[in-house]
Amino acid sequence: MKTIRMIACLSLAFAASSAFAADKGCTVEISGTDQMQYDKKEIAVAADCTEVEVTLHHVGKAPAAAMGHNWVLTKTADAQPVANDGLSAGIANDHIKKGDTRVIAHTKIIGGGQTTSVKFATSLLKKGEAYTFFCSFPGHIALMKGAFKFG
Ligand SMILES: [Cu+2]
Repeated sequence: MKTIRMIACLSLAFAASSAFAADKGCTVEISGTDQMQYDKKEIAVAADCTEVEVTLHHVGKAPAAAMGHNWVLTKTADAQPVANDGLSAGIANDHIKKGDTRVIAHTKIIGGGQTTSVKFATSLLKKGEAYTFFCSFPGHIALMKGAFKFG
């Protein structure tokens, strides 16, 4: 009897936590194309998300070396400087300078038909701060960037 009650309790807790993740925008899906575009200009994450999972789909056909995309999150003021420093970092380092502490989260660079994702804790974010997400593949930040809102 005790065991049954415990199992019921556990499955309830599990159901509640999955619903929470779906309801609060704690998972984000975004796509990049061969036209050097994301399908989103803004991402909003609710204040009560403790963790965010961003999944990036490259829906084009071009290889990573020609039209690679990633998803990088920084404070808005850091976005362009981080992209500039990433130019010489090379694709093997996902065009992000090694040990760049301004980068809050990033995926690897992928090519057409590939998918990648990154998970990060929202304890790294401050409510009211202006954040920007962008692609650090050389030149892409010109078109591939958007506002990231938390709270
Ligand atoms: Cu890109």
